[in-house]
Amino acid sequence: EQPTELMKAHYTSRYACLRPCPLICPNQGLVRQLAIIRRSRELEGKDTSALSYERAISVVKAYPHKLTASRLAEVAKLPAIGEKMLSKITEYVDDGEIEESQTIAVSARFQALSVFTTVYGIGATTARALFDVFGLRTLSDAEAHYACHPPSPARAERDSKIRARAPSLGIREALALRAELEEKIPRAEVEAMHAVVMAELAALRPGCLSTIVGGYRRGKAESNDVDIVITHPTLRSGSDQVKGLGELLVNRLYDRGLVTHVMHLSSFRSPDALRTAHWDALEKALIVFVLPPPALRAHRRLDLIFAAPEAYWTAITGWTGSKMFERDLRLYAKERGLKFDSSGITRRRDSKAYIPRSEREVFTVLGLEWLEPEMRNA
Ligand code: TTP
Ligand code: MN
Ligand code: MN
Ligand code: MN
Repeated sequence: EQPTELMKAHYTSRYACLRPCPLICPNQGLVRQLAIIRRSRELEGKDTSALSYERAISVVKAYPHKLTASRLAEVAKLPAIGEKMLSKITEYVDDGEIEESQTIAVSARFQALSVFTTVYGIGATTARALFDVFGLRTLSDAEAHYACHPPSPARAERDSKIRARAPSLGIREALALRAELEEKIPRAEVEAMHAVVMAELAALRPGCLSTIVGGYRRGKAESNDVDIVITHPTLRSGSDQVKGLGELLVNRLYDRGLVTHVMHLSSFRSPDALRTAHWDALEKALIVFVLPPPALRAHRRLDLIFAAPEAYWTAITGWTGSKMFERDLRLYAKERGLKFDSSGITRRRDSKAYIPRSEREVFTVLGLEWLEPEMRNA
């Protein structure tokens, strides 16, 4: 694909939310090799280094030309490209590959940690423990291990707090479903899932509005999960139409055989909701979904986000991604004296809340030029 004029005008910007970034860029080979190193840093718990690679990858993805030796001087001046990054990029331009990426990709450790973390609930730290402490190397090793090791008390307690009829997804269940949950979801199936969910929701609460967000909205041909933002447009007491809807909907879907597991169900500002920096105060249901017959009933990950009408457009912007785009959107807002998250935009000095009426208004309030979702693949 040809780089657009928009890309050429903005690729040197410091913030990912200012750089138009297509799904496929002119330097995909380099991106793939750098992504192996980034992933390895993440799996090894070297988060600062992982973030440096993620930032550099994001800058490379927005670069509008095929990288050649004559362009290296310009690349050296781009944000997030320090000496070490430049030497990796130079190596790629000279040799067509990066030695460290090749070494990592074939290493038994990287392969084992990569495969362990494909299981929902196994993060980098657990994966390293399985490898280092228990000496596990393969998925069947992990299956055997978890068959005789119960989940940690902390995890069991967290799971027991989920107020839904559907069972929570423990490691054993996640191992059993791994192959299906690992399959990518084509766009047509994303749309079919969305239609089924909205039909069930209409029976509970007529008149809801929704948008499919996440990678689907950024144009990905195949997604790892489906993300849907839901609201109800009632003018008076609009929040009341949405409050508690997550639990109601999940239980209805479960009773109809459309949901098999729940990994997270939170209420608005619930104290036991996960509240790390990039989570927000919206009600969420993270579940495992199956389409009704006669479809092939593969298990799929489904994230439902429930927003009061005032928060609908910020929720859509906040859940469209990419992760890097969202990270820099928050930084950019902060730099301008604002606080952005999926539940709204506020002015830092006096907590004044802005209520955007469209996604374009979200961009305007934040002082951003409009970017189509397909160009937010930072
Ligand atoms: P994901 O569903 O994890 O990712 P994705 O939809 O971009 O790609 P895919 O599912 O195909 O792998 O997250 C959806 C969006 O939600 C993501 O693009 C940005 C936002 N998000 C955050 O900002 N922080 C988070 O911790 C998570 C999980 C998501
Ligand atoms: Mn530099
Ligand atoms: Mn997604
Ligand atoms: Mn998701």
